[in-house]
Order: sequence, then structure tokens, then C-alpha cells
Amino acid sequence: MSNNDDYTPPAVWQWDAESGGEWAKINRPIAGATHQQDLPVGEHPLQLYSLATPNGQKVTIMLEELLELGISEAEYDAFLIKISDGDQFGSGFVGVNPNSKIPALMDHSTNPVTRVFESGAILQYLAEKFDVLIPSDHTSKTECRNWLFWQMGSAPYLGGGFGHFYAYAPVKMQYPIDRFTMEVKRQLDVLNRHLSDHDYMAGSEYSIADIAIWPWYGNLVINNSYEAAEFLDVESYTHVVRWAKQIERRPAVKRGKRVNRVWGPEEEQLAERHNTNDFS
Ligand SMILES: N[C@@H](CCC(=O)N[C@@H](CS)C(=O)NCC(=O)O)C(=O)O
Repeated sequence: MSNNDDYTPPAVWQWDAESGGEWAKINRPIAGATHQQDLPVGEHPLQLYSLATPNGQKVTIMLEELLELGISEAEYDAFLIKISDGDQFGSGFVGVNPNSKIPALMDHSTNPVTRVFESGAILQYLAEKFDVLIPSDHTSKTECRNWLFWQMGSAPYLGGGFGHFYAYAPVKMQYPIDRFTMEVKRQLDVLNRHLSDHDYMAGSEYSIADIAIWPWYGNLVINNSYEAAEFLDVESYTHVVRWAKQIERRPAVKRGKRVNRVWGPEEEQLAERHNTNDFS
């Protein structure tokens, strides 16, 4: 691999499996299953295959919020997908998500069983299925979707761009760090301006827009991601910090953050979730 400023791309790119970086061993330029591996199925209607990254947390927070609202049909089993071990390339997982990324959900309450992948699609599916956490009036519902899709388009710059080059790349390179820091600070300013006169992303009601955005930008401003709070001067985004801390206090968020988490302090971990008592 060349780290030089004078790198000239070859005519045809070749896969260099040794390219380095924390996630290098799971990155591949091809899709599809690498091995036969069936997925386990628990007893609840909803079967989640995930890991407690920000994209994974969106869905476990959503499911815990549904249960908090007393919706027992939202009971779920959450199985751990270890992406660093390549579980996302097992044949069973690829059958649920051909894109080989967590989170992925199977709804066994429908006939035939419904597969749902892409965290934004999963949030929308669950909100529509149970008719909650998405506003009902036309304007607020549209606003909720605006911010949900904003998150899906924006977060890759935060995770795949800023987070990758600031925290995970094998060498610190100023050009990509500057480029993605600029974009992430712009995104934080977008949120800050919006939250300066809105309680939540879609208005006065907490919704799937907040549930999508909080695991990325909420965690970032309360310094749970990339240890970048000082570098990004997150304290200056006062409205985002206010919103993030308010959401962090929700019981469903406290539980949802722990599901499929296998790192950090012991009391914040819960490798698999099969019923409410698993949290105690
Ligand atoms: N747009 C997808 C992104 C999902 C995603 O990037 N998942 C990551 C973890 S946060 C993953 O499974 N990575 C494994 C891999 O890239 O092989 C979503 O929101 O569901």
C-alpha cells in the first residue's frame, strides 16, 4: 500500500487484502455469502440479527420504545452478528440482507415471513406496522421522513468518512480528516439550527427521526463515539447537546443501547436479548 502523496492509481484497481486498518480484514470488493451458516430463530414474532453499533442501536432502541408503549407484539429476540468475525457473510444472514450489513430483521408474524434490511427501512416498517413513533398529520409525518432520510444519507460521512479516517485508518492523513471534519461540523450545525426551535427532529413529538439520528449524532456529542468531542468542539452545538442528553435519559434508550453490545463496561453489555428480564 502506498501512503505517499505521489500515488498514481493503476489502470485497473487490484484488491490488496493487506491494505491495513482496523476493519481491513472484513472489507471485500465482492458481495454474496462466503460460507454456509444458518441463522438461529427464537420464539418471538420479531427476530433481529445485529450488533450495537449506531446502526444497530437504532433498531434495538425502537423495539424497546415499542415495548415501553405496551406493544407486546413487538417482543423480539436479538441475536449477535459478529461483523469482525464475518458472520454477515454467512448464507443465512445474506438471505435476510443481501448487502451483508447489520441490522437485519425477520418478521415472523406475517405470512410469508417478511425480511427487512437497512436501518431506516426497519424503523419505518416498525413505525407503520404499529402506527406509533411517526406523526400522523401530513406535515409532521413528511418532516419525520425528511430527517430519517437525511440521517441515512448523512451518517456515512460521519462513520465511513470522519470516524474511519480520524479513529480507524492505519495512518493519520490530514486531507481526508479535514474534508470529513468539515462535513461533520456542517451536519452538526444543520441539526443545531433545527433543534434551536424544535424539541425533537419532527417537531414537538419524539419519533423515528430522533431514533435514527441519536445513535450517530447524539452519541457523538456526548462523547460516546471516536473520542472526538474535543476535536469537534461538540459543546458549541448546545441545542444538539440538550436534545442528546434528553433522549439519553429515556429508559428504552438505556436498554436499547445495551442490546448486542459486547464491548465496554460489563454492566453496559447484553450480547443477546430474548426477554425483558435479560436486562436485570
Ligand atoms: N445503510 C446501512 C448501513 C449498515 C452498516 O453499515 N452496518 C455496518 C455496521 S454499523 C456493518 O454491518 N458492517 C459490516 C461490513 O461492512 O461488512 C443501514 O443503515 O442499515
